[in-house]
Amino acid sequence: MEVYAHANNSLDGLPSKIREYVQEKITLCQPSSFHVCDGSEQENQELLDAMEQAGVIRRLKKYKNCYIATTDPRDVARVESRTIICTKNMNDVVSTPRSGFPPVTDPNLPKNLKQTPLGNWMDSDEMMEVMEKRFAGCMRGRTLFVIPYMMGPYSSPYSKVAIEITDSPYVVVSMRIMTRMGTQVFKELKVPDGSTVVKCLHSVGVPLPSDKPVCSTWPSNPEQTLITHFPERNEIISFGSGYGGNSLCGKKCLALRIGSSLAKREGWLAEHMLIMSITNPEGVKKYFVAAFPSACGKTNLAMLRPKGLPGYKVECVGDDIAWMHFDEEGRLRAINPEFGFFGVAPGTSKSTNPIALDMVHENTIFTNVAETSDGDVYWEGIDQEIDGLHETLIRSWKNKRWSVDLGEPAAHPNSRFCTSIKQCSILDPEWNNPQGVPIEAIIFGGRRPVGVPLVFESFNWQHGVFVGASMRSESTAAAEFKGKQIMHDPFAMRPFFGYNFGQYLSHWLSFGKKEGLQLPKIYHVNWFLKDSQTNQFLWPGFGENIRVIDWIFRRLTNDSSKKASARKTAIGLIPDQSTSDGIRGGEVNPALLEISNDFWLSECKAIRNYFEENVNENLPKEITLELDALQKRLSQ
Ligand code: OXD
Ligand code: MN
Repeated sequence: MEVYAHANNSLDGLPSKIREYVQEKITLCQPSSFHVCDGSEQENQELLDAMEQAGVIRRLKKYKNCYIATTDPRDVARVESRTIICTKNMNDVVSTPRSGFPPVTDPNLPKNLKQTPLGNWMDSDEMMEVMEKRFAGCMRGRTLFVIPYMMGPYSSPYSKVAIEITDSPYVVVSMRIMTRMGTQVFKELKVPDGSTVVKCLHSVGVPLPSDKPVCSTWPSNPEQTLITHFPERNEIISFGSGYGGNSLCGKKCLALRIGSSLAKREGWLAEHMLIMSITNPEGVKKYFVAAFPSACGKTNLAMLRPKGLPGYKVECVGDDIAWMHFDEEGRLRAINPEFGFFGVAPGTSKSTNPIALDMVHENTIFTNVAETSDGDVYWEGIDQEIDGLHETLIRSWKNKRWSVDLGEPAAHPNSRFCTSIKQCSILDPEWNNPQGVPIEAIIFGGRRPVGVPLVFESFNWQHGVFVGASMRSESTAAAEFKGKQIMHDPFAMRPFFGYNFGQYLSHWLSFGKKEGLQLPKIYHVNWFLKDSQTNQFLWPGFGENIRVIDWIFRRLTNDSSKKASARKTAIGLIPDQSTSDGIRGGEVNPALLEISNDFWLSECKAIRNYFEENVNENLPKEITLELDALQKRLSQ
């Protein structure tokens, strides 16, 4: 669908500054029509119907109101190399790497771009010029949609109102799932002219008629793709990609990149973290947040069904992003800025995440999953009997008939489901609380097949910040990287920092120096240790992760008769399996809690190199002190 038949072509009712902005972009992008989204069910259905008629999405016969979209195979993941933060001053975003910046070799990228493993920077005026050129006339033959939306609960002092302009109806229907969307969000404005609204401009970058071959069901412009952020103007400008994090600007672009920079300025934290509650068998409830790199099981943990320890209950507040602030009593409180889940489909099954599997059978948009001839979805690890499907044909995400013998996956490894949070059957009753929920533990984690124990507790806040800063994990399919390699991913935020990582660390450390804060304890977990001989996972994971959560829970109690004991090691405090209050509920292979000094000394070396190379003079001295202290403890 290119032109929307019901476009309202009126900007009446928009706050004055928003009207001016939209008018300016209409003049620049030259769409055939424009439409301000009201967020209604009728509008949503009209868009879905129009896209279905145009073959952009297919309705899944077996489920209620579910659709599949398949993308151009060149537009399947976040493109980190083309994601850029633009400011006046380079050091506000990146530090100069010790070995200098690599030359920009891609002819489609601006030459003055500075690329680093902790983010990319360009001068904001220069980038504005580049983007103006890309956007001139880019919506010809299409409808320009204005999406008013809000990140965070209504009536919350911590929520932010935003708009996204886009020429993609897929983005409109997806944003309606992922955010609180519609003109009603303007009622939440504290400054009525709209001058504080975060502005996002997005285009798939394919004006019509096109002189290049176009994928009509998924127009995109991979050569010209750029995802740019202007924290000093609270603006996001994204060109060329229609895929999730590149085009649904509320998620990574606003909630994390612009969000973290707003958070620094305003004294709070915007983090790549799930939010969950845990109620123990005695009925005591605690809230935790947890940061894992993309596709490491955050959604599964946020919806954990406890197994192996009776009496525990887990409920979900969010699976990807936490906005956190300290309240007047000094407690850390978190809101989930999102309103939906954009979860990785492969690996989601009745055994790994029954809650997610149930919730996606209504009102869900799937992207790049496979479809069965009887109108069902299919992906690797769905645990559906292939035998049971012998009568059924599978159509892969590439729209080809699929069988195992083809030797390629039926669903793209980064295929997704997009579903409203309200469909989650284990939503925590406080999920929509404008004040957020009180956080007692912060958990970091990564995918580490070797060396990193199942769980450890940091000694204090400063050490915990160091643990977050030192996170490393095996790469996954959520971004454009190929192959499995251990990558540094501090705070699971490497692709999402909106400002200089060194300053981000100072911001985190600053809370440790403030009087009167009840700082949460900080943990590190690793579900992914493997036996070096058999290559089998040493920990069952999934539902049994409750056994680790239980240890953390018991570490947090003030009642000394119930507090779990811990053993001090060089890297932190670990469960003491020589007592009865270590990890409970079944066997724990001793290899899961082994600390190898050689491994950790080599880890120290890698971390030191990484910091020296990439954070350089912006590294806070506290982090160097922690690294030196760790190395000393390991060498004793
Ligand atoms: C995501 C990601 O999509 O982290 O959540 O890549
Ligand atoms: Mn994520």
